[in-house]
Amino acid sequence: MGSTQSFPGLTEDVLEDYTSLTYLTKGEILYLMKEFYSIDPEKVQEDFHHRFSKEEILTKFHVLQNNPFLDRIFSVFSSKGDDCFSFEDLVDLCSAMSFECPADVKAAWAFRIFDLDDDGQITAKDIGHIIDRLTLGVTDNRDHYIDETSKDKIAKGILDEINFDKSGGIGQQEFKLIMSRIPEFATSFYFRL
Ligand SMILES: [Ca+2]
Repeated sequence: MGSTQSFPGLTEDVLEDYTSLTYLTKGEILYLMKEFYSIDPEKVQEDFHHRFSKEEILTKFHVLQNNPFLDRIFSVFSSKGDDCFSFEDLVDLCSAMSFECPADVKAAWAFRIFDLDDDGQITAKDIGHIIDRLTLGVTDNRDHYIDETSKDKIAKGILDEINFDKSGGIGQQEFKLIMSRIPEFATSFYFRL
C-alpha cells in the first residue's frame, strides 16, 4: 500500500459519489485532484469548489493545450459559463473523454462543442468553422487552407447526406445517430490522463 495523499473536501464519501456518477475510476479521480490541487493548494484548501482559470488549468493539463476546440471545451464544460473549471467541471470533462464513456454520451457532449454558435443545430456555418479549426489548427497553418467554395461544398455534402429531416442543420438526435455509425468517433473524442 502506498501512502495516499488526502485532500480537504475530497472525503471517502465524495470520492465514492464521483466514482459512481462518472466513467472514471477512483485512481483517476485522485490523480485529477492531485493535479488540480497542485495548481494552488491554498485556494483549494480554502474552497473545495474554487474555480481555476483556463490558463491555470492548462499549466497542469497539457493534453488540452493544442486542442483546436479548447475554447469550446471550456465554454461547454464550465458549469458557470465563466471559462473557469471547478474540480467537478474538470471531472465531468475527463469523464466524457475517458475510454469508458459510452459513444452516445460522448456524442451529446461533442454536439455541444461543435455547435459553435450555441443555436442547437450544426449548420453549414458551424461546419465551415469546424473545418477551419481542424485544418488551420492552433498553428494557423496556411498550407492546409481550404477556400470558401470548397468549404461550402464540403458542408453541403455533409448536410445533404445526414440531414434526415432536411431542416437545414443537424439536430442532436441526428448527430448521435451519425456518431453511433462511425466507430472512430468515440476513440477520437478521447484523451489519456
Ligand atoms: Ca449552430
